[in-house]
Amino acid sequence: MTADSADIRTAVVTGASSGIGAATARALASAGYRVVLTARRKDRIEALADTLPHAEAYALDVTDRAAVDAFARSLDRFPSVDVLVNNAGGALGAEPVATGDPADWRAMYEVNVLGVLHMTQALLPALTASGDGTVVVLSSTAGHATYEGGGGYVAAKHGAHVIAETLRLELCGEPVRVIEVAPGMVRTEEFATTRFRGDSDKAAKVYAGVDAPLTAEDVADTVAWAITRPPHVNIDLLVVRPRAQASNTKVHRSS
Ligand code: 8X3
Repeated sequence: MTADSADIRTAVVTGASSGIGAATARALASAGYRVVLTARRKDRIEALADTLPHAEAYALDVTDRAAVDAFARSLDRFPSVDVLVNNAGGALGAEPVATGDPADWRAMYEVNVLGVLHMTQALLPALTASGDGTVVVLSSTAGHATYEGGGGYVAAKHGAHVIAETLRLELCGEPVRVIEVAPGMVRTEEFATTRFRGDSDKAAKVYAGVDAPLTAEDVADTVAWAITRPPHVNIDLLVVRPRAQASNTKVHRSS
């Protein structure tokens, strides 16, 4: 940390190695934050951090509580920790409930729910001490309505949504905002490919014929906007979808 960066506010972004997390790290750096990028893939976050002012990379698996606690202790070197963006998450599989793999459900619960819990619990003391802390939960429209084949992802994202709602109630009166951003269809390099276990044809069908799915930058823009409102303004829930998607089950596709 250099002397001229001593009074810069610090934002932690999980899952910052690609997609919405990487775009959010870039957006917050542009907004003047020191960004601590975390993800399991150290090479990717280091490469991105090298392109951003005051940014740092820290390899972290949010499902590993001991590692999360060690990470939280490492933040003591900063004057304050002001923002936590819980972005790490994802979908595995699109099977119906009847045939979904319990191992996939467990893995999705671990990262989408317990990952948010670990990070929030570990950083909350510092966020509160900052006097103006912000917790962001990147949930999903899958956390608000279900769809066939949504399976364990829908269940897990409902869990993430409930963390945000409950935490906001419990922190009322504390100097910490709790913001939930729930994106709909976002075309990123990895979301659908991961969900379909590397099957790029199935992944491409998710977006087939859709005029302009959201980009990671579109979502990052909304996250940065919500964070940069004045401290007394809490954007409880921001649902953002492409114009071509009216609901999880109504998407306009050209032939
Ligand atoms: C992603 C939205 O519709 O694929 O979080 O569940 S959806």
